[in-house]
Formats: sequence, C-alpha cells, structure tokens
Amino acid sequence: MGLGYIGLPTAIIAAKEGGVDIVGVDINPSVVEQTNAGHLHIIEPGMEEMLREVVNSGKLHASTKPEVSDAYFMVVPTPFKGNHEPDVSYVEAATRAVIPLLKEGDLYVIESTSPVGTTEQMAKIIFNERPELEGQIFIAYCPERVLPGNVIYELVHNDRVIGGLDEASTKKAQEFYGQFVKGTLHPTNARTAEMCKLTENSSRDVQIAFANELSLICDKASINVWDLINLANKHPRVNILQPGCGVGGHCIAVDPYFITADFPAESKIIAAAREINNYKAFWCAEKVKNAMLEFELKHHRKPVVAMMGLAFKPDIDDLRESPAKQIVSRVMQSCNNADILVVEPNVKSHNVFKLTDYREAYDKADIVVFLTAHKPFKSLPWSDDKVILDFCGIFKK
Ligand code: SAJ
Repeated sequence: MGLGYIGLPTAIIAAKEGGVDIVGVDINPSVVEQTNAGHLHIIEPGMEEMLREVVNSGKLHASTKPEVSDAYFMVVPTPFKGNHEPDVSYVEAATRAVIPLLKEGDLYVIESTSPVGTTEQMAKIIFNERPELEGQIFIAYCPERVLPGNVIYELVHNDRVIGGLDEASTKKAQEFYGQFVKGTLHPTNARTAEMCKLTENSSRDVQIAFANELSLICDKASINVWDLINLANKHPRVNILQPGCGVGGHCIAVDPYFITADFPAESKIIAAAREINNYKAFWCAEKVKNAMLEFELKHHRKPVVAMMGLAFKPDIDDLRESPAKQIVSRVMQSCNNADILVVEPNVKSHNVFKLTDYREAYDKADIVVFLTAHKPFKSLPWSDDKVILDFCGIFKK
C-alpha cells in the first residue's frame, strides 16, 4: 500500500530478490500506470531497470485497489499537521482499504514512520471491523532505514528492527523480510520498533544541530568551524557531524516532531535541535541579505549573487523540504530587483527558478553563496575578488 520513495523500491526488491508476487497499490492512477509501463516515477539510481524486469516477468503489477494477498504492507506518508502533530490518516485509510480482504493467517505490517502506539491503534481498527480475526492474523511494525540514492544496496543489506504485537507476529514478519533482506532482522515489540525509527532520525537531527550551533558560535568568534570540527574529531571518542544551511528532506526534519508532540515535557533536546536546525536556514538567509547590503553600500550598485544548490543534500536532485530552496526564496523575496542566479546542477529545469550553469554563475557573481555541497562545486577556485559565503564546507580542507 503506497508506491512512493520506499514502497516502490521495497516492492521491486521483494519481487526481484525474494521472488515474491507483488501487487503494488497506489491511490494515484498515474503512478499505477507508469509502474505498469515499467517507468519509475521516483528518482533512484539503477531502480528503473529492476522495475522493468519484475514487471516484464509478471512478478509485480500495480493497481489503484488492493487485491487479496497473504501479506499487506502499509508504506504511505505520515506527514505532520500545522501544529507539528503527526497525521496518521494515510496509514488509517490504507489499513481500512485492506480490512475487507484480510483472512486467517495473513500478515499486516506498518512500515510508515509512525508515532508510538500506531500499530496498536490500527489493530483496534481492524478488530473492530473484523472481530473474528482477533488472534488469527499477524500484526507487526517494521520501519525502513534506507538512504535515498543508495536504496538498492541498503534495502537488502541494512539490519532491520521488527516489532510484532506478539512473538508469533514478529516471527512471521521476520520470515517475510528474510526472503530479501541479508542484514540481521532484530526482534522486538511494536512500540519499541516505532520509537526506534523516531530515535534514529532524532539522534541524527540532534547531532546535526550540535554542528549547526557550533557554526553560529564560530561565526561570532571568528573561528573556522570546519577546522574546529576536524580537530575536535581527532579525539578518539568525539565524532561531530557537519554544519550546513539547515536540515531538509522528508525524514530527519519531520520525525522528531512525532516524539515532541507526544512527549512535550520530556523531549527538551529533541525540540531544541529542531529549533536550531530550522533557525540555521533563517540565519543563512539573513547573512546573504546583509552581504548584499554591504556590497551595495561599498560599490554603489547591486551585486550579482549566485545561489549554489537547491537540493536538500549533496549530489541528489531531490528538492523536497530543502532549506537551500527556502533560503533562495527568502533572499529573492526580500531583494526584488537584485540579480540572483540560481544553480542546481542535478536538475534540468525548475518551475519557479530559472537555472544557470554553475560555472557561468560563479564567474558572473560578486557574491557566491554555497548552500549544498554538490561535487562539481568543489572544483571551483577560491577567489579573493568575490564575497564567498560557504555554508556547506565547499572550501574546507
Ligand atoms: N545534514 C547535515 N549535516 C550532516 C549530515 C546531514 O546538515 O553532517 C543534512 C543534509 O544536508 C540534509 C539532512 O541533514 O539536509 C538529512 O540528510 P541525511 O543524509 O542525514 O538523511 P536523509 O533524510 O536522506 O535519510 C535519513 C536517514 N536516517 C539516518 O541517517 C538516521 C536514513 O537512513 C533514513 O532511512 C531516512 O532518513 C528516512 O527515510 O527516515
């Protein structure tokens, strides 16, 4: 249920590596049509060839409606609402769609990142509608852990945590994933598995917030933050991550709110990390605006500004929830007539921003702002004639 960034690759790999017969279900008819035509609607290197293979061999077909199966997997989005409260309505809708099809011995698994207690909540909904199935089906939570861009390898090789509502459910889910996962399948209960997913992404968010906080301190203290972190990391028990222009994507910037919403009194560090990482993007935009004003005062003309990178992290073309994109928008809004060149080498065109080649933009610009550490940017030379705002460590040694 759900043929997005995780559901579709999981379906393809279970079909190809595990030999499982898959019905991929999505409410979007265009996704279903494209999948059945062997066209990958998401961006993931190497995945389209695999999709074509499993569609052609008849192992995978897509549909807008679920079909009677032996196992059902909920892999739909769990966004948050305006107040940062998690929204499990897609999980509930997908669950309700399969309830009429469930039969004795079936496996029902939630993969979507979910607040603690969601699996129990969905079990209640299932048994409310189908009381005769209580004790007759297997229910588990098994979060995904793959890194976009490296999905083919990580879906097979990463360890996974599997938490059933009872031991039999955990075992049944382990048997299923064992068909295509080579990593270890660690058994636990559903609540721990749900919290484990939230913990992994919150831990990374907190660690990045520490690096971002250091970058703000270092800016005031006239210390090169990249040198500082590099030196501190020479300590055998210190491993600081890299600061950037904020935290983006659909996971790390979202999942911690699933903890803070349910445990506001306890989750102080987790909440502070979200604030720091959000603030970092705002701070970067202010820095750019100040640099533009200073330039204008000094040179009595508006600067040409190159904004380097729109993707939410290096060397991908995914612009979803990207702090770089937010910064570019903020700067553009505040400086109406300024000459701003937007660069994203991994994307051909964009519906809002007119894109410029990275070398051309760098050559023309008076102020160069590095937002995403894409590899091609690292071949550009440092120039003392330009104002360079390096928020992502392009010129770190
Ligand atoms: N970032 C930094 N500094 C760093 C590392 C990352 O600023 O040192 C920024 C990136 O630029 C990006 C954001 O953090 O804006 C997130 O990037 P990421 O590479 O840390 O993570 P995602 O969102 O691509 O994938 C994460 C992964 N989770 C962890 O590493 C704990 C992945 O394994 C999960 O499967 C995925 O979230 C998910 O779907 O939950």
